[in-house]
Formats: sequence, C-alpha cells, structure tokens
Amino acid sequence: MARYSAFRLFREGLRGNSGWRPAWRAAEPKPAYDAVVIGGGGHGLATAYYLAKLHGLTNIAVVEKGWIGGGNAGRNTTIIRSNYLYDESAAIYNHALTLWKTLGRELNFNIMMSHRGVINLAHDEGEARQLKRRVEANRLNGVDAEWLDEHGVKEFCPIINISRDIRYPVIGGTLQRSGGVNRHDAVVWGYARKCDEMGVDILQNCEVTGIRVEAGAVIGIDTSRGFIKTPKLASVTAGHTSVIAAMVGLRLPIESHPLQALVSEPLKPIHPCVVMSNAVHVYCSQSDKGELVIGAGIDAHVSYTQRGSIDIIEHQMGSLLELFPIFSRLRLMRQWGGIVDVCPDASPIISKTPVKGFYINGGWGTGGWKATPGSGHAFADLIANDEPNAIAAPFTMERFVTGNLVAEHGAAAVAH
Ligand code: FAD
Ligand code: PYC
Repeated sequence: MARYSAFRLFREGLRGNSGWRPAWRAAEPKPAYDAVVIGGGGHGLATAYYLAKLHGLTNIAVVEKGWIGGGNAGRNTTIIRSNYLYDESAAIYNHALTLWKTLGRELNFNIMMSHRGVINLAHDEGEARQLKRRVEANRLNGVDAEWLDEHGVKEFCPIINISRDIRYPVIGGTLQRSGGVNRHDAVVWGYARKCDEMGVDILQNCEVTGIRVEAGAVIGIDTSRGFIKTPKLASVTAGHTSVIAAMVGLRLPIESHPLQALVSEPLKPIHPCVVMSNAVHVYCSQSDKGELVIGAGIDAHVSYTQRGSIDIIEHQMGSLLELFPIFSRLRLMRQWGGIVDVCPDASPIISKTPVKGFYINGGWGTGGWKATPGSGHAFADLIANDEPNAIAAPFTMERFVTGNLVAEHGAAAVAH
C-alpha cells in the first residue's frame, strides 16, 4: 500500500497532479439557500459542518472572499488549551478540547493533533499569584491545570533558561497537559471535504459586499458573484466582523489589530511542548516539520493590513533569546500577520442580532483557533434553533449592555 502511494505520488508529480480528485467541488452559487455562512475559516466551515450534520440543513453555502483557510485559520499558531479563568469560558473551551480529541477520526483527515502540553510562564510573584488562582479555578471546572515551580518547568521543557540572572526570570508556570497544537490547513480541508460530501456549497472568491434587509429581517446578500437569497445569514469573519455588521447598520465594540508570527528554519526535535509568556510577549512551539513557530503580542494600533511591524519582531526575538539562549544562532524563514477582532472583555461574540435571521460569531481576539469545533458546534445550534444554548448564552451581545462581561484578558495569554 505504501509502495503504491509512493508510486502514485511520483506519477502525479510527473503528470502535473492531473489525476488527483479535488477534495471539494468548485460550486457555482445557487440563487437561494436555506442558510449562508460568510467566512471560510475554521469557524465558518465548522458551523456549516454541524448545521448539515446535526441539524439537517444541507441546502447551505459557505461564502469566502478569498480561499478557504486564507484568513486567520491559515495564519495562526494553532495553540490549543482551555485554561481560562471563568466558568463560561471553561465550558466553551473544554467543549472544543473534547471535540478536538476525536475530530481527526470524525473528519477522516489527519489533523495532526498533538496534546504535548502548554506552559504559561510566571516571571514575578504577582503573576504567579494570578496564575495559581487560575489553576484553582481551572480545576474546579475540570481543566487539567497544574502549577509548576521553575524546576518543574525545566523538567517539562529542558531547553528553557531558568537562571535568576535575567531581566524576567522564570519563577514557575502553569501546565495544561492536554493542551497542544495541530495542523490548521488539515482542519480546514477536513471540514471542507465533509461539508461538500453533505451537499454544502463552498463558494470561494465570493466577497459579500452588502446585506439586504426587509422589514427588519435578512433577505439575502450581494456578492462579487451576484445576489444570493437567504433567510438565515451567519457572519464568521474574524478580522472583519465589524465591517460585515456595519452592512446592517450595527456598530460593535470591537477593535481590529494585526497579530503576527514567524517560523524558523527546521531543526531536529528539540522543543517538546508549547511555552507562552504573557509578560515578555513571546510564545514558541516546534512543528512536526521541525520549524520553531514563534508568536508575539498584538500590534498596538488598529489596522486591516495583514502584516505586523518590525519593532514587535525585535522585542519578540529579545524575549525568545532570554528564555531560550540555545536559539541564538537560529535563522528565521517566514513572517506573516493576521487581523484579530478584540472585544472589550477579550471574550467572543456568539449571538443573534437585532436583525432577524442575522447571526454573529466573532471577536475571538488572539485565541479563537482553540475554540474552532466548539464554536462551530454552539453557533450551528444557535442558527438552527434561533436561541443560544447553555454554552453560547454567556457570549451574546447583550452582555455589553447588561455588563455581564466575561473578562479574560489574563487568560488570553497573548497581550492585547
Ligand atoms: P478566519 O480564518 O480569519 O476566517 C474568516 C474568513 O472570513 C476569512 O477567510 C476572510 O477572508 C472571510 N471574510 C472576511 N470578510 C468577508 C467578506 N466580506 N465576504 C466573504 N468572506 C469574508 N488562536 C488560538 O487559539 N491559538 C493560537 O495559537 C493562535 N495564534 C494566532 C496567531 C496569529 C498570527 C493570528 C493572526 C491569530 C491567532 N489565533 C490563535 C487566533 C485565531 O487564528 C482566530 O481567532 C481564529 O482562527 C478565527 O477563526 P475564523 O475561522 O473566524 O477566522
Ligand atoms: O490563545 O493560546 C492562545 C494563543 C497562542 C497564540 C496565540 N493565541
């Protein structure tokens, strides 16, 4: 079998890949659908998948202005964990973590899920106290969180520098062993293939340019590929949530910022887990290809450019080398940026809107990848039943009026 696959790979290489079957159809837009999802990232495709699979809605489309996975889904550093402070967050991120565990099998696609453990570092007593409090809250919510002193951190991640002689010494950290990383493209492609199998149309290069509303209800969308009629419209457009909301006259309390990351040349396996530091604004893991995947905090300015600024990289490299002096001769290969929509409480919006039939999922800030399956699952339920379920209810837009915020700036763990 393996020989056959290797031969097939070789033959396809010579034939310009003409023998491979596309994993999903290049669908043409129909004049009308029962529901349309705007945004072909992980969350949008997961939403369509669960709408079709669990709610029997198969006459639906995912409308993507570029290519699927070309937004934050394809730009993020894939860190997955559920160690948030509040019960509401633990519920949704735990739900996602549970779904991640079996998603590869469910989609019949190797999403390279690796539960290698995520460490969040503390560099001073104040931070340690906050993190220990979070460990206690996590445990009450069934999250496998542990506190490690600096020697425990070193034991789990032998290449880290725990010298007390640096600007921000490591004095300990939290560990979530079930946290980890996976392969973003595979998740997107796996969801897309399953959606397609169930009859969902995936419309790429199809930008939504306007939303038509009559008598307070959605009736359809204008797109770069024509008008599409629909009574249910779901925006899942990380980075552009407020742009889409503005199409129905809705103003959201969201700020859109660049967030960048970079990868190094490939190395032999050296870095066994994920290490994040909120205080020094750097985090790092090693991909299965061997590249170090290194991220930073957001750029402070608001912007819709999918790129970050050089001063962030300078700072990020300084912090990286203090924590991992072993990387001092590392060469960097690629750098890129995405746009993250940040809500005032650093928690997402999963909500109906004042416009009947128009639903919003967005505002995941720097941390939505980990939520992808849980978010799609809960959002599909909201769209199908027109009411949020227990997991989605705390994240409706009403909280910005009632003041019932879910303040997760600390647990976001990437400065914003
Ligand atoms: P997207 O993949 O951005 O999907 C939205 C889609 O909407 C895009 O494809 C876009 O083209 C489309 N769209 C926008 N406007 C229109 C329109 N008018 N018409 C049609 N389509 C439209 N999260 C974590 O949990 N862990 C991490 O390690 C992590 N690292 C990150 C690192 C970086 C550098 C970045 C930028 C983000 C990171 N995140 C991380 C955050 C995470 O990537 C996002 O929260 C999450 O991917 C958002 O999911 P999405 O599917 O909604 O986004
Ligand atoms: O939310 O864990 C996270 C994260 C890591 C990198 C970017 N976001």
